Amino acid sequence: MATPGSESIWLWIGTIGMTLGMLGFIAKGWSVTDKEQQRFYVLTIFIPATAAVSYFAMATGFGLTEITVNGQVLDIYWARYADWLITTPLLLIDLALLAQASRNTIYTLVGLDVLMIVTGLVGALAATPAIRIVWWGISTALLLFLLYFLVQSLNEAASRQTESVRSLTTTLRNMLIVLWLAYPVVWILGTEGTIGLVPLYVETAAFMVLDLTAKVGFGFVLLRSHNVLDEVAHTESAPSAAVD
Ligand code: RET
Repeated sequence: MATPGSESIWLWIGTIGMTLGMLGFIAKGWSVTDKEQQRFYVLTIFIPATAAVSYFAMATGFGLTEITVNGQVLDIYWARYADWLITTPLLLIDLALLAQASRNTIYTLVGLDVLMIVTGLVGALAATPAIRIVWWGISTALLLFLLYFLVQSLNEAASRQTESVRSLTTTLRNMLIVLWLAYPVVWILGTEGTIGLVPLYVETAAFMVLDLTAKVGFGFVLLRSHNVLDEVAHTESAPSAAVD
């Protein structure tokens, strides 16, 4: 366990932001009685809740370790990967349920996503620069394949959706693509990439802004459209299991 440096300010802001996001979603979902709508709330509340715990762990130094690469000591916040391992599948499930995608689509997305995060973690902990870059390449290839598969399968599911569901799905899908593509860039330019172009202080701020937008921003856009969530609930003549 190491002690966080000046970047801890961003981790505290992340902790507060995620906690407020979680409380906001709980308050918004409090009076929702429709079972189908509730599942979006359950999924979406656990996303900032998990991140709040991870940010708190990082801010207090629990989620931080030091890795020596070529004699250079890198501060690696491994708790991010624990957060992402849980929350990125939840984000994908949220979107796939909205799009009324098949179960096989959901399993494939989650499988690719878990591999992407785990290979990223191995890269972050590896002790040789070249090996770190190879893991980054593998993780990034998985991300690109995941995004390609996401676009394909959401297009395929579009025929089952009403106009407003399709439009919200497209908005969230585009948000997801743009935000998720920024993660490997921050990683390779930051501490993890060992090039040291972007210092830890800036990297931590960048990940915090990305995490807040990809979790709280995404959840807010999803949950604000109650009428749309209602349409998902009531046009499910073909429940996802039946369209596999
Ligand atoms: C890593 C390692 C380097 C290569 C790639 C990565 C991708 C990370 C992503 C994270 C998304 C996180 C989200 C968090 C919550 O809001 C692991 C940085 C491709 C896509 C959306």
